[in-house]
Amino acid sequence: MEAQLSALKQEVLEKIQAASTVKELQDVRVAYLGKKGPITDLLKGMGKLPAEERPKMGALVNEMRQEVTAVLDARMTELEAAAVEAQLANETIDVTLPGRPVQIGNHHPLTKVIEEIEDLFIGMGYEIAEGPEVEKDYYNFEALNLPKGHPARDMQDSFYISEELLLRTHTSPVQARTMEKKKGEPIRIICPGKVFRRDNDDATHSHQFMQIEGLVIGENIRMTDLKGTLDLLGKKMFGSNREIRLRPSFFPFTEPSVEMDISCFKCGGSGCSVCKRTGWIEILGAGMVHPNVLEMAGYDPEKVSGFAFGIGAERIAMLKYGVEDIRHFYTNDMRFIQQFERTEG
Ligand code: FA5
Repeated sequence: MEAQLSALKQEVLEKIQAASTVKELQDVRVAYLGKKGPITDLLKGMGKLPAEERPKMGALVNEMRQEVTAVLDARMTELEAAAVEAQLANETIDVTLPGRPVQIGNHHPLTKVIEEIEDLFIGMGYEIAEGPEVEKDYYNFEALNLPKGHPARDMQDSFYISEELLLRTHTSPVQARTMEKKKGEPIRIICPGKVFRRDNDDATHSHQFMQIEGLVIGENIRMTDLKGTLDLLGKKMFGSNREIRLRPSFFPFTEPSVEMDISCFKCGGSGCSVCKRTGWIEILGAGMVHPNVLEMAGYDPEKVSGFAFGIGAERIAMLKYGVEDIRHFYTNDMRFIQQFERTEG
């Protein structure tokens, strides 16, 4: 039995040495020192020995068990330390490595143009107004001196939702809504927003685009106030080098009416595909608020007057940034957007 014991001890010590992970060593502990292991078997088998040999054998088995346990514990400490070290090495952060570049978002060029125009007008005491994109026929047309059947309704081909509701074709309905709300008070607003028309898409036309409406009502508001305001807008957006012109035009809700053009950024005025060979790109419509419009909204045209304008935001952005096709604003191509410098805010 002593020989058996010594062989067993040898075997366990070899297994302990061979275990290279905590898990393997735990398995060795269970296999040899556990309740069902060979050492326990040995102790159980002692009953068969002669009585005088029992104490000696018992002492030997216990000694062997203590020795094996001590070796195993020492090895376990070693393996555990190695495991912790390996884990730490794995988790180490090398703070000297270069950081990964973070993608910083840009403001969309249209947003930039709209915010720039808002800032300009807020600086002159204008308030920002809003109105619904799904609009009543009344505000989109009738209150703007465009009764049902008026031929000028065809100037803005519309998406109707029902007999009385449509997607607004311009931001001018906000004029009528604001006048109704202000009930005879002076007004100075600008209103940016989406508008929709059944226009065929081309380089300068989209079926959905942004307008920025302006409306000023008060005593003694004159055409020269409108001209001065538009001149300031042109200079602020394009600097003083770009040529600007005002042309007589027609809108049923203004009298007199004008349109403002900017010389084409692509050809400089000689004519090209972007400006349809005219040398000019139209950016806005404007005029003195028609007395009928004032009257319908409860203002007395004998006492007050006003001017209004409707700017095409995409056209401004095209001219300002040299964008040759209006569709670039809507195709969400990151390469397009990333060309515009990030602005704070
Ligand atoms: C109007 O929409 C008038 N409501 C403007 C107005 C307001 C006049 C207040 C008088 C007083 P017009 O249809 O011309 O007008 O459009 C105004 C501007 O929107 C144009 O000068 C142009 O810059 C832009 N625009 C018009 N149609 C399109 C389109 N399909 N795509 C992109 N921009 C357009």
